[in-house]
Amino acid sequence: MAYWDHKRCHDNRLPGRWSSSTALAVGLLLMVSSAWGHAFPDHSEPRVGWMVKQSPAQVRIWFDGAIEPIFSTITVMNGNKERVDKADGRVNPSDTTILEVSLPPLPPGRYRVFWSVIARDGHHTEGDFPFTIGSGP
Ligand SMILES: [Cu+2]
Repeated sequence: MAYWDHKRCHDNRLPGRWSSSTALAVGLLLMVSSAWGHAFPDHSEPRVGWMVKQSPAQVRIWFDGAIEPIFSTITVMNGNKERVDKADGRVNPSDTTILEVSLPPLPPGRYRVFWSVIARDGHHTEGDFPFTIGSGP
C-alpha cells in the first residue's frame, strides 16, 4: 500500500508544510472528504513497480469506488515519454471501479502508467506508477 501514498488529489497532502494544529484540522477535513468519495487505486495489473516477463495485453487499475467514465483517463508511456497504449483507455462498462487500456506488443523496458479519475461525486484524483517488461533485475 505504501506506493499509493504518493497518490495526489486537489487536496494537497503535505503535512510537513503545516503546524501540527493546522495539520490536525486538515487531517480531519481530509478524512471527512475521503468519506465523501475520493477514488483511489486499490491495486493494478501489472502490479505497481513489478517486472513482468511478457508484454501485457492491457493495463488495469482497480479503484476503491466507482469512477466517472467521461472524465477518467489512463495512458502508458515508455522510457522516452512516448505514448505506447492503444488510446482506448476507458472505465470498464461492467465494473465502474476498473480503469483499463490496451497495449500493443511492447519491447522490454520501463513503462509508466498515468491515470486521472473523477469519482462519482466529482472529486478528482490522479497519479502514476511504473512497471517493467523484461527478464533482468
Ligand atoms: Cu478531492
